[in-house]
Amino acid sequence: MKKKNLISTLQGKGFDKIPIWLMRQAGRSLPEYRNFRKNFSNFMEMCLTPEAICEITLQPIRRYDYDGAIIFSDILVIPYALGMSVSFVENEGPRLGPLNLDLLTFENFDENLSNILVGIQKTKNKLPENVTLIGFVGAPWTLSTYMIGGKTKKNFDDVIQFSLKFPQKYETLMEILTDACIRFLCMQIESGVEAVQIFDSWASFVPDCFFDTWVIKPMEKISNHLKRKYPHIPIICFPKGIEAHIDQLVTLTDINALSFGSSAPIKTIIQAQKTHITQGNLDPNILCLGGEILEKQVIRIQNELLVSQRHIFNLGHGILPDTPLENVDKLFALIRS
Ligand code: 1CP
Repeated sequence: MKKKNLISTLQGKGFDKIPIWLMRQAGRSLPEYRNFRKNFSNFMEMCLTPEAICEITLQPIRRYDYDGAIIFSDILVIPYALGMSVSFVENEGPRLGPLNLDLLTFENFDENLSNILVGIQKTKNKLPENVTLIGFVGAPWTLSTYMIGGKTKKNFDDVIQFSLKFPQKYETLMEILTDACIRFLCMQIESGVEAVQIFDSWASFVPDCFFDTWVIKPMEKISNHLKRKYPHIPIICFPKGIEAHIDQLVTLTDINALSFGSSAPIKTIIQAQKTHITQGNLDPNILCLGGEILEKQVIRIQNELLVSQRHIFNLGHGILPDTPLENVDKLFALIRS
């Protein structure tokens, strides 16, 4: 019996039982999370409280037979650690800024994130041995969209125009963010995470002519650095919606696994399995709806993607907050049957 099903799969050694975890499994859809959340008026404060990090990370693990536990935090702790103002407005989302490049600094970076590291250590001590602890960051492009736009956007015109008007400034920002990602991932690994995921959730919005510099290059730099320093730590990359660029990503970077969004064609995922471990890509709406379509699509992923033993079951994006728990129960019944 493999002690760490998820790690074994990420290392290309296959699995005894289907490896599964769900993006955004900690927080969001669990009633125990919503209850716990009431203890904090400030979301950022919760993200920086070690006991809260540990509790929320463990909540989905207590309920379900997940193979991975993603540490409870947020991608926006990086801009915060660099000295930017970050807050969350109830039912609306993040508010950042204003961005002043001259004020971004690494001076208090480690100290600003130190509570998250304590949270990681606490979680590691309490996590069942067979569950893999996953650390994460947001990729530079995705982080830059929040830092320039100041909040969640439907499109990224302002970010793209900023980069066109102030190419030097945008390049400096991307360099700072790439270094920050490397530094924070190293800190998380030193504190006990056993695999890392890099979320480039808005990668599909990058214009083709900038794809190389804004998506591939930062990922190349981050993954090269991590692989040199921690060759045993698997790196999962989630560049959502960029199937057209997969070849570039797999040849130029040192990532081990690719997480696919729900729009990725099955044949693209199968192709990627030749060199990489794959992850995904059930549409979160299908899990939210449940019923026959859920059953059908889970079986399809089993038959087409999991037979290679080079796939990790996951969603194509984060679990939707209103997903009924009975549908997650059903998913586990299907996966574990
Ligand atoms: O009120 C609340 O409870 C806040 C909701 C919430 C939660 C539970 C936010 C605000 N962030 C989180 C936790 C979180 N965020 C995790 C924890 C571990 C997990 O369960 O996976 C992770 C990995 C993230 C990552 C994250 N934050 C991403 C990348 C992944 C993705 O879903 O694309 C992004 C884009 C964010 C930004 C963010 N954080 C929160 C909000 C509302 C947003 C904006 C999302 C958007 O712009 O659409």
